[in-house]
Amino acid sequence: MSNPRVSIIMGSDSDLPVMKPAAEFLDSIGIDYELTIVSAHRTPDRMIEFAQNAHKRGVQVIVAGAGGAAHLPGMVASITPLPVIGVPVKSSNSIDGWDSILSILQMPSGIPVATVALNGGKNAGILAATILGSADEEVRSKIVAYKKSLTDAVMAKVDKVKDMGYKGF
Ligand code: RP5
Repeated sequence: MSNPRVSIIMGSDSDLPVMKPAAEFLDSIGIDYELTIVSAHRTPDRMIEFAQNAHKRGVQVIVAGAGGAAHLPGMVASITPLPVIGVPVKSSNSIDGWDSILSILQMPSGIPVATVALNGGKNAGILAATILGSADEEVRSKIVAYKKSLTDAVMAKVDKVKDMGYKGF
């Protein structure tokens, strides 16, 4: 997309299945984004170039996913003036995902990374949109509609279980 407002980056193509739902959510509410691979340890120069320039290209929020020793979100956050949402990925080299969670969550004071759940790509997309919506009425109305759809879906099940009972549900 030519004018992405959200940049979704990940350390490896192997992170894509986890990060794809972030893109799908942004697609669903019509927010322009870009999605690419930026590896902190395999492409460090690319990471620095990306973090120094994303805001100059009009990007407003960065979603960064990584697994294992997941330094990408924190390193990008240390350079960019944009908010960074970190997605811990349970990757093939991960110890049950805890290494990724703690690497992204436990940022030292001064450089925050907004960390979502393990493999929480969709929530990262929702949070990115919600951040944009804080200053964009059109996006905010889509977040409101999305939340209403969640409520409606639960209420439909409330009615269904009431009508059918647990045996017929
Ligand atoms: C991290 O190492 C990536 O973010 C990925 O989650 C993990 C494994 O990468 P690959 O070996 O699959 O490329 O840097």
